[in-house]
Amino acid sequence: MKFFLLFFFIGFCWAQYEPHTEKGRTSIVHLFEWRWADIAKECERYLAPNGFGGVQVSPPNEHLVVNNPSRPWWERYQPISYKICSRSGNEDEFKDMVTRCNNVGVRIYVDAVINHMCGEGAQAGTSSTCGSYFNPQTREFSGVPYSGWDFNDGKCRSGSGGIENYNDAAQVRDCRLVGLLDLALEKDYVRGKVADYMNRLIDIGVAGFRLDAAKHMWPGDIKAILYKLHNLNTQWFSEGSRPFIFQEVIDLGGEALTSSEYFGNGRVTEFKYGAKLGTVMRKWSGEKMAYLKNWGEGWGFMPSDRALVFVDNHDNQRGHGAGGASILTFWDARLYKMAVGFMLAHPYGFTRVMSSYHWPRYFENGKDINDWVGPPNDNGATKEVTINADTTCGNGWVCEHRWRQIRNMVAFRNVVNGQPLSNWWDNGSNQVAFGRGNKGFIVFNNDDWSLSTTLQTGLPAGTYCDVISGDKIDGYCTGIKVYVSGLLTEYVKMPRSTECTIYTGNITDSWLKICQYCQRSCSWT
Ligand code: QV4
Ligand code: CA
Repeated sequence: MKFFLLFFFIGFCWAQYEPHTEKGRTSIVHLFEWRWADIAKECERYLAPNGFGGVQVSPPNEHLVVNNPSRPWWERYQPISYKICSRSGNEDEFKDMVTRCNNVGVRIYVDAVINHMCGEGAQAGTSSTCGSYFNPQTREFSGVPYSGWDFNDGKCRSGSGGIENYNDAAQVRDCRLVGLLDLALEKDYVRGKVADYMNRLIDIGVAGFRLDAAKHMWPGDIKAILYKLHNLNTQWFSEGSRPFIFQEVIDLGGEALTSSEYFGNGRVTEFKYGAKLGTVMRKWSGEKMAYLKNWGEGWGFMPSDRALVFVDNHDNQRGHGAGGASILTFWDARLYKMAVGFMLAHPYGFTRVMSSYHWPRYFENGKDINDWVGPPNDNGATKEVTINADTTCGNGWVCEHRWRQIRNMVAFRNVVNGQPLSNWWDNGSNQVAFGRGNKGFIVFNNDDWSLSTTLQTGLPAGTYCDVISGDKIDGYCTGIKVYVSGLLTEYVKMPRSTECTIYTGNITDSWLKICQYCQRSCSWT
């Protein structure tokens, strides 16, 4: 009996659903298109000190170099080989990044593009980041090597060889996604090459993987590959730790395929999350924040412990992938901060913050014709992420993760980790508030009028810093102070740490006025 219990415990703790972030760190950030050298520095100078758990990095393997258009970001989703040699840097730089980030307790998660190689229409030759010869027409990829036997040409049952019908599960898995040469992942040879690549990354010290285009791979093929993977490197992870897996499956409902088919392999991206939250914050389709009361499974989302959640990703922030026009991005900064703030305050899912670069967005007939534009660069070479005196980023990098409201809500999530959602309040419209046990409380006002009420926070009595309007520095609030009166006596006994362990906050200007009013004449209990 004892043995059985122990086994169960280990199986649960070290499984592929566990991100292996350092204790108390609960979010990761996608540093889209960043160079390895810059990520290494960011781990040390910013992510570790601010409690970020890890980084999702862009695909590190050799990929196609596309010159028409000029060096689009999406060239990295067209693999040429599994050499660690990409637009973000070489293998030495990658290793240095992983080591330095792990040494400060920040994990690295690799975007693994294993469903396909480059597009069928690419020119044969050596136009790739490492110069390996490839010929899409004959299916030769010398750097792996792969040949005609290793692709699904014979298996796909659509007229064109491409995915034509998303209601046909076999087509979605066996045919070409936008012309990308589809790998025969049922072959042991192909599984072996993919697993070798992932194992090389694991041995270097990565903590897990985003599986790109997972919906286009059979869950059983993914499982067979995962079975071949090594345990994580014991220099940084406990013995027997399995790589964290999150699968990119876009399931907005209404297709043959569902996210749940992938739960056995690891977590799955919940794309309904950002699409719905954007609709609510924009007040489209009659949605309002009051309806967020049962946010999560109550909205038809997958179980919280299977979900990887985010407000936007590198695709849907520019009209690729799915989610549609409701998706909020840095372009709508105020609503975006509220949405990310809500995500980080709410207990549902494992959270990923997006960090982007600027591009010359330009709509023609509702489509951004510059949706392809790659990262800031000099003749194709990705530019360094420079840091301005005010801690924002230069050289065209947006760095949403450095925005005060987002950075502080990442810390908030760490502080309230494990606490239940409590003391929900709403005005029936777009003013809502809730707590996380006795650790934190947040108020949102997305109505066009001010908010004035007395709220039960569940917090011990005391003075709190609003970490949306400012920071807590050397024991002082640079933003608004909020006073909580001590009516909840059972909580007063809770130790009040001198650290910034308790936060409260809100985002809109109208609320800030009310809060100042509250400081003079009403109490928060
Ligand atoms: C073009 C034509 C095709 C034609 C093909 C012939 O459009 O009709 O069949 O040529 O060769 C780029 C171009 C695309 C081009 C293709 C092949 O945009 O026009 O096809 O290359 O040359 C990213 C981009 C894609 C890009 C791809 C590869 O979003 O535009 O395609 O990289 O460079 C679905 C999936 C989901 C996917 C999402 C975007 O279910 O898995 O679409 N999301 C992931 C990544 C995403 C990436 C891929 C998958 C592919 O997040 O960034 O696509 O790896 O919802
Ligand atoms: Ca496939």
